[in-house]
Amino acid sequence: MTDRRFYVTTPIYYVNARPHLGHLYTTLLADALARHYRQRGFDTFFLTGTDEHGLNIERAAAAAGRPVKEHVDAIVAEFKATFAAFGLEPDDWIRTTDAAHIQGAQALWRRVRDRGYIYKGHYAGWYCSSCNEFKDEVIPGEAPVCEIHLRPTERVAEESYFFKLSAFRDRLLDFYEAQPEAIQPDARRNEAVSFVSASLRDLSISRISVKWGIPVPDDPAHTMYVWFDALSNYITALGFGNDARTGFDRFWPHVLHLVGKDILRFHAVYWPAFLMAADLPPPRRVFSHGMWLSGGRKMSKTPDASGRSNAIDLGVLRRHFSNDVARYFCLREMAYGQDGDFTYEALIDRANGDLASGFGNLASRTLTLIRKAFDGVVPNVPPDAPPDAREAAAAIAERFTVQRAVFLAHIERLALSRALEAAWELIALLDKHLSDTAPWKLTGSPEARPRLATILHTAAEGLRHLTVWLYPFLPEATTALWSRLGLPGQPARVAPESLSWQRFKSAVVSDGPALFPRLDKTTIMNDIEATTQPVAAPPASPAPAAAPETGYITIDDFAKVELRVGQVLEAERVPKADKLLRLQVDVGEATPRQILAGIAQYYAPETLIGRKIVVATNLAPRKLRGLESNGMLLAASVGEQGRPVIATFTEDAPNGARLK
Ligand code: ME8
Repeated sequence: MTDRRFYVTTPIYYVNARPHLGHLYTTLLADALARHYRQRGFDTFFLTGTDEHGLNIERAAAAAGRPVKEHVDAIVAEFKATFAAFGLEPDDWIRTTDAAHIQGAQALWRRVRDRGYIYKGHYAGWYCSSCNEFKDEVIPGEAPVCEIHLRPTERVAEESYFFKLSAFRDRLLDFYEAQPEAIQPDARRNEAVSFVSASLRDLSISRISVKWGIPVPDDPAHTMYVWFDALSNYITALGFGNDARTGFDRFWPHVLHLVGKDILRFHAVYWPAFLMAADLPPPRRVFSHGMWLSGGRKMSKTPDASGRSNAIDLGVLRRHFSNDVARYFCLREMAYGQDGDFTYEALIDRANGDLASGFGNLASRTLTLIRKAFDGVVPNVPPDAPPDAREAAAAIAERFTVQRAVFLAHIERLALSRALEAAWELIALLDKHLSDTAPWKLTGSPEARPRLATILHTAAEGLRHLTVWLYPFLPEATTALWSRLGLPGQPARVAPESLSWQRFKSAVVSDGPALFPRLDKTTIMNDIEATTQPVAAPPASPAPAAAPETGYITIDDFAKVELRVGQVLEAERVPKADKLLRLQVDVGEATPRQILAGIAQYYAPETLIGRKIVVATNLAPRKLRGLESNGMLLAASVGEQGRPVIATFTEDAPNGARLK
C-alpha cells in the first residue's frame, strides 16, 4: 500500500437476526487491520453498519409484532452493544435507514439511470428472500430450493427495473486482469472471472411488492433491490450524494472491502459494475475470507432441519473468555482464504498454549527476573558483556529485523494467521534463549552479572517489539504489558517499522496479574454444556421443503416439540457442578424421568420439590457430567445474565398433560 490511506469496510449486516460469531469475525478482522494501519500513521477509516431493508426484515418485524423501524432499531442497538463489548472501535456505523444513505443511494441510481444503464421491464423468477437473490429454475415450473438456505424459493412476477449488467462483461474482465489484487484470494478472483465469462444476464434491481425499501427515484411504486441499496453504503458513508457525511474524495477508491465468500459475487461483480455504470472507479481491493464452520456446517443464523441454529452465541463466548483470547483465536485459527472450524476446545487450547504458556509466560519470566536481579530496572548490554552473550543478542536482534519484514508482508496480503505465526516464531526463539542460557541460575553470582544483563536486555527488548506488533491482535493485554515494561505512551501509537533495537530508556518494570490466566478446560466445557444447546449435527440430506424463512413456523413445526406438565419429585445438586441440579420429574409416565437443569445458582433444590413445571419430553437424551438428562425444563431467560425463571401453572394440571 503506497498511498498511506486505509479505508476498510465490513459487510453491513442484516438485522433479521442477532449478531453471531461470523459477524463478529469480519468486524474484528477490520478492527485489527484498522489498528495496525493507524499505528503506522495511515489515514484510516473503518466502517461497519447494518443492512435494514428488504422482505425478510419486513417479515421478521411482523413476526415479532413490531413496527419495522422499531424492530430494526432494537437489533441495531444489540449489534452495536455486542461489538462495543468485544472492544471493536469502528469510526462510523452506516445504517441503510439513515436519511443520508437513502439520499446517496438514490443519487447513485439516478447517475446510473441517466447514463443509460437502467431500463424498465418485467421479471418472472424465483427469489430467495434470505439471500436476496433470484435463483435459476432447475425443473421447469417448480420452485428451486435455495442451496444456501435449503428452503424453497418464492415466485416473483412483476414489473421491474433492470440494470444492464450484460454491458459490463468485457470491462469487468479487463478490470480483473488489470488489477489482479482487486479480488483476493486468487481462487475467488477466478470464480468471479468464470461467472462473468459464462453468462451475464441483466439484473432485476427493483421490486413493487416489497414496501420496506428505498423508493426508486421518480417511480415510488418501486423500491430498490436491497443489494443496490446495500452496496452503495460504501460510498454514501463517505458523503456520496449527501451532505451529512464526508470523505469521498479522501478515501474512494482506496478501499479494502472485507467480505465472507458467501457474498463474493455481489462485491466482485455487481458492485464494480454499478460503479462503472456511474462512471466511478471500482474498489481497489475486495478480500473474501472463509467461513466459520460449527458442527461441520457453515455457522449461520438460519435454523437447520431440526429448527436449530448452529451459530456460536456471543454471550457464551464473552462469559468464558476475555476479548483478547477470543480475538486472537479467531484471527489465528482462520487460515488465509480457508474455512475455519470453531470449537471451544480448540479455543481453550490456543489460549493456554500460545497465550498463557507462550507470550504470557515469556513476559512474566522476563519481568520477574528483571525485578529480582535488577530491582526492576531494565539493564543495558554492559561494555563488559561476554562476547558469546553479545553475539547471541545480536543474532536475535537480526532475526527480529528480518522477521518484521515477513510479519508486515503477511499483514499486507491479509494473511493475519501467518503474521501471527511469524511473531510466535520469535516468542519461541526468546523462550529457547532463556531456556538455553538459564538466567535464573545466574542471579546470585556477581561475575555473571554482565551476562545476565545481556540476556535480560534482549528478552525485554524482544518483548517491547512484540508488544507493538501484537497490539492490533491483543489490544488489552499488550497495552497492559507496555505499561508494565515501564514504557511511556501506548503501543497503539507506535509503528512496528519505527522500532530499532535500542536501549530501554530508564524503564522500570512492574508486576501484575497473569496477562493470560490459564483456563481450566473441564470446568469451562462443563459450564458451556450446561448453559447451551448442543450444536446440531450436519443434516444428512437437504432439509425437506419447509416454510420459507419468514420468522414464522407452521403448526406442524410447533407440534414436533412435545411439551408436558411435569412435577418435581426429587431435586439435588450435582457434585462438582455448581450450575447443575438433578431432578426426578413425573411427566405422567410409568417411571419418573431424570432431568438435569443448569439452574443451581438460582434455585435451592428443596424449593422445587412438588412444583409443577413444563418439560420438553421428546428431545434426544444427552449426557452432562456423566449423567443422562431425559428432557428439558422450560424457563424464561431474564436479564443480561440470562437468569432462569421456571415456567409454571397457576391452576392445577395433571402430570403428563400435553401443552399445545
Ligand atoms: O450478507 N463465517 O449480511 P449478513 C464467517 N447484508 N463470516 C461470516 C459467517 C460465518 N459463518 N456468517 C456470516 C449480508 N459472516 C448483507 C451484506 S454488504 C453490502 C451487504 C459474515 O448479515 C461474513 O462477513 O448475512 C459474511 O459475508 C457476512 O457476515 C454476511 O452477513
